[in-house]
Amino acid sequence: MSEALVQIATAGAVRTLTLNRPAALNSFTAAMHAELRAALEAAAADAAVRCVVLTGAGRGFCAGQDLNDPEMSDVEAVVDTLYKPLALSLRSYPVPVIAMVNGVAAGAGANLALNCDFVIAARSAAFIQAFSKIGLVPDCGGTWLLPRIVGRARAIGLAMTGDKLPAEEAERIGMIWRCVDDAALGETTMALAHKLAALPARALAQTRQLIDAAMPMDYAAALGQEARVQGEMSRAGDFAEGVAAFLAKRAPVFKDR
Ligand code: T3D
Repeated sequence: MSEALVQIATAGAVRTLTLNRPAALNSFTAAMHAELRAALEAAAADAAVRCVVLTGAGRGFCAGQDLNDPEMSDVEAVVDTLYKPLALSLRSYPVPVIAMVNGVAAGAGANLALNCDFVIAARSAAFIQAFSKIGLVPDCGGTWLLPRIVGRARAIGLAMTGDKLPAEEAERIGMIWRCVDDAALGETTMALAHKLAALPARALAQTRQLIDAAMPMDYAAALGQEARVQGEMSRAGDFAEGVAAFLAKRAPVFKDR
């Protein structure tokens, strides 16, 4: 029997799923997509599982799409039928998901990690929005996730250059939760996983939903909202007091509640 493309292990309430194509840096074939989907569905359906950890076998986390997989010739269909449901399932998953990034995470592999609730990376790991190097655009949620996580300037920079972002730098700019020494990766991740597993999973999943639902207001709507609230503020006493105090060169006394 051939080896599983996604290895499954359980420790208490924590289910670990390990992408297992190390010779190709765990890049995605259609078959690995299918195994990951089945493993995620099984963990979601198992009430004893209260946190999922996603990681990679060998020296890489995931190098995105397997650029050799003959079953992946219709790129639009691959993105629409495989990466899109994967991203959506992670963003509506019933329990917290941690990406334990053990090595390079490139292309859809980088964005797979960013779809998880937490990313803990080994110091030797790196993130690469590799798409531009092969004439593609970020997928697996990259165009939505990146600007929300790191801001537009860094999102554009990372996506256009395809430059390697070391784990330490990823932590510094707030793209990931933590970067830890390679030797501490497993222990740190499992400590967080067991802590999350002991928390109320439904509340944690709802927290994620609420945060995500609050984000996607479009630019025109945000500008409209600013105008409306600014109008309200300008009609309130504190605005008059603030301007009066400024012009009189005295400290303001604000009273509005
Ligand atoms: O259907 C669609 O195409 C649409 C979906 C798109 C989603 C995407 O993810 S597009 C982006 C695809 N990913 C990439 O472009 C990344 C390609 N890989 C790399 O740039 C480099 O491998 C890394 C920077 C990630 C790591 O470099 P390095 O030097 O540490 O390792 P390496 O020697 O390049 O790779 C090791 C082996 O893995 C090598 O095989 P070999 O020569 O030992 O037999 C390499 O070919 C293989 N490998 C790495 N990435 C992929 C891959 N094989 C197939 N597909 C890959 N993506």
